[in-house]
Amino acid sequence: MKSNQYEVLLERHPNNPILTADMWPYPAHTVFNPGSTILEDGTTLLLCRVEDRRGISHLCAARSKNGIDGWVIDTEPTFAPDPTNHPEEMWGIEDPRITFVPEVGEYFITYTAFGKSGPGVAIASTKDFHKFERLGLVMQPDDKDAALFPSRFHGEYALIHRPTTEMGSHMWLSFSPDLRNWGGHIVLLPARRGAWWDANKIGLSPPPIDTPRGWLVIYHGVRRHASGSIYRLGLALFDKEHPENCLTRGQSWIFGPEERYEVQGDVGGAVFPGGYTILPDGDTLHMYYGAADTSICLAVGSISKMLDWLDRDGTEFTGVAGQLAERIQLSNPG
Ligand code: BMA
Repeated sequence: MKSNQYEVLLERHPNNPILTADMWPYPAHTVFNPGSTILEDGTTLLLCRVEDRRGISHLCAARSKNGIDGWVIDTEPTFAPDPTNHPEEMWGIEDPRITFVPEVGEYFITYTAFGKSGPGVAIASTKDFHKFERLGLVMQPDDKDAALFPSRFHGEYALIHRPTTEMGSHMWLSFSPDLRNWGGHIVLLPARRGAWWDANKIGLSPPPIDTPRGWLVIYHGVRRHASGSIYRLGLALFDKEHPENCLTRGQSWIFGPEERYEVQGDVGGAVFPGGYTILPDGDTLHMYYGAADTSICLAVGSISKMLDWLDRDGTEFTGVAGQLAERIQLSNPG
């Protein structure tokens, strides 16, 4: 299938949007930007961001046997802000990403804790999506779009996140021995500059995807224009053992707002995935995304086709040297 003659790597599901606020068992203004995982019994779980009419978000689980329909939605908030004990959650919790860490046997949820100092990155763990343990704020504001890798590198856990400074919004990688104390911060992928679709502001979308060729990362780029912003998705591949090394970065975006449910809504022009599941064939990807900050949608892709596409469209990096070139570009504007 072609779209304007470009290859389509992520096909929208005909049921889209698959989850909307009017399906919620309690009052909800919008439902969007879900994290996702597959539970032990094969159920797809989406941890959905639910925004109420105050503007405050919490998280609510929806479960489905096939990840497409038949959703069973928790009848009350699954994971709600706790501003009394965690003032950093005063204005809500947003945009979860889920990583199952086999070594610990638990799911770790990285989410945006929105407090009076701004949005920061918090982590909570759960075994069952009923009881949660907070590890607290791990990256202070302004920081968001974070996800953990499922395994350690050279003894340390690794977290991708996106701090914002006056120099722009780039993707960073940080390391920790215990998931609470983080250091070794390094720019993982800088936003491009100038006219590019991913100039000045990028961020991780779902958690990194483990492939035989490395960690495949779907990230969003924000193009600012006179009437707002367009959120689109691109691909990059990172070294399996040294995830700080980018191997290839796609030049073109692969998915952007097109359909009415992506263009119209609270924030028209935003497609914002926070999760994926991989089907039993090991290649088919279900990508779950928020559409226009209003509803939840599904797009279906193939990991091997994405990797093939990167071979054609990507810019090669020679490990650290390639990364350095990008960083030098970052530190020498103009
Ligand atoms: C980003 C995040 C997302 C949101 C997107 C578009 O900065 O805050 O939650 O979906 O903007 O509004």
